Amino acid sequence: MADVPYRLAGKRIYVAGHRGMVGSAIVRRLARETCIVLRASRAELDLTSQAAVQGWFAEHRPDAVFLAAAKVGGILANDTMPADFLYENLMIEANIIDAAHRTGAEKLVFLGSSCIYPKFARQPIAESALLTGELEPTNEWYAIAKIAGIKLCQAYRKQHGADFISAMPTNLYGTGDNYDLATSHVLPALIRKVQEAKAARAPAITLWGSGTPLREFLHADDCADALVFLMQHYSGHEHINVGSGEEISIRDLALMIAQASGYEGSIELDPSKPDGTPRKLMDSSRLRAMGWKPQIGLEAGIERTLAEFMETAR
Ligand code: GFB
Repeated sequence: MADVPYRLAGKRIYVAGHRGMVGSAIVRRLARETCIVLRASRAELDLTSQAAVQGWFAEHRPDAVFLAAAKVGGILANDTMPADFLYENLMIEANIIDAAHRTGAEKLVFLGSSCIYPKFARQPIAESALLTGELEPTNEWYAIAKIAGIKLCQAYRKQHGADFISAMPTNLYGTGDNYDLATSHVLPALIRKVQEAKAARAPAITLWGSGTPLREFLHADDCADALVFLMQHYSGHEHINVGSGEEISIRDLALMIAQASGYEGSIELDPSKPDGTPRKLMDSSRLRAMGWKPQIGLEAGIERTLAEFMETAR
């Protein structure tokens, strides 16, 4: 278990990215702690502006920070907007990490992604696989920004003794996800495609790529719980994987979603779209050994997400 437990009671905790899927899940999770949650709207604070971020931190002086603000998107958004994904993410994380250090934050949890690992990393992917091989080209821009974030946390720890840690979640889904088919990740995209095909009595839905890539999914609420757990219990140089251990092919995911929504059409493929990395299952045994495990299985999570999608679509 933890060698440096960090108590949240009475702390002023800034959630950067509180409107996003993970940030909003962290805010809901922190409601169960006796801490003060700080947030700043986009209009109030431009996280890509160094001066604005330094000014906000100097004024509000959070004790702890969850760095869940990022430019995110699915495989196509990553592939087609490399400059945005690299520039915005570098700016956001560099500004926040440096400002947190300058204003004396006691703890910071930086959120990365499993795409930091080499495209053909040995599976399940252990933390030690970082920087051991070539990245997946569709998301190398985002990956490089996230690797820089890990390295910033390590550098501030090494040079200044800052207790800044990094968590690498697997593919996430859940409440407040992005359902825009051009920019979303696969799970919300398939929920939308299945629901719309069902409503239109369409004979088929179309998957991008071959349907064979394997992905590991974790509900954002489980992720938020793991991040709070890590803030409380982990203090160390190395980043920590946050996964469910459940792996599924994209085709089987589509079948699972179709079954959950009662859609009986067929599944077609669009091979002109990229597959991305063939397999991305993380080894989350370090986190398990600390005493954390997920609560929301994929089937239950899909049921819940489908219900939420139908509620908001009404
Ligand atoms: O979720 P996704 O966009 O991201 O795609 P990655 C996962 C797999 O689902 C890919 C396939 O093989 C896609 O080709 N797929 C099938 C679809 N149909 C669809 C669809 O309608 N929409 C989408 N989006 N995919 C991302 C990275 O990679 O993972 C990010 O680009 C980030 O940087 C994120 O790390 C977690 O898993 O391929």
